[in-house]
Amino acid sequence: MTQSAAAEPQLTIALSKGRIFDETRPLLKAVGIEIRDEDLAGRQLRITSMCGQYALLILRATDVPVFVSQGAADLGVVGKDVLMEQRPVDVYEPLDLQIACCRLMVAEPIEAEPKPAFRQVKRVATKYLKVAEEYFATKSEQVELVKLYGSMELAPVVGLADAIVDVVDTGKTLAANGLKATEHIADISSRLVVNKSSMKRKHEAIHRVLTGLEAVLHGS
Ligand code: PRT
Ligand code: MG
Repeated sequence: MTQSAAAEPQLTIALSKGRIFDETRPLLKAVGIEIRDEDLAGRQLRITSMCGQYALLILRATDVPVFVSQGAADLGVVGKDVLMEQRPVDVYEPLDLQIACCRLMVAEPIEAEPKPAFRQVKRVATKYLKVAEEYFATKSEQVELVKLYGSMELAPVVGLADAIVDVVDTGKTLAANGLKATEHIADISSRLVVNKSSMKRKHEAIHRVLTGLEAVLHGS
């Protein structure tokens, strides 16, 4: 078959570069979805698997639910932290891939400075506004939330906040910035998400990937 006559990929899978990609790649390989190193080294953000049946989209982690929910991708892999914050509609979350594991925590300075007199309410910096709002509301604790997009650990160091809500893995970043985890909000791992309409329209192809991944995860 000539290149131009090759069939279009059957399924589109949204992934994010970095730790999720690194840990998802061997799982995909185990179910026959292989990616060439040369394709990864390039700048192309849409890659076709070796077998030609899958298109892989390389996105920012927080954009994966948008692509899947809108049907621009049939499947995606995304952290539970992102799903808890975004609560995307039109997606199923059928599989816990048990990768990129971490904990969503509240962290505070190891040696807390006294709060400035003008600041009555605890100020918490986070990119997880909805999750933090719900968590502190459940505890009936009044806080002021400051939205940041990264480097949350810096906020208490420079007096921008009294605490942060962020994901923690080894805890080394917290320690390096004079912080300690004080409250556990949730255990986090990455999930396979599926567009609801794709699940109906492309059931057979999606079911094949799902059952394959389940078998790999359960070692059967
Ligand atoms: O980094 P970028 O801004 O591009 O996007 P992102 O942070 O959303 O993506 P990425 O790839 O960093 O994270 C993707 C997903 O990996 C997250 O949504 C989590 O579900 C998961 N994950 C697992 C983590 C971590 N472990 C983790 N340690 N995500 C981020 N971190 C960061 C954390 O924010 C902190 O700054 O690593 C630092 C802490 O690490 P330790 O080991 O020092 O505790
Ligand atoms: Mg990151």
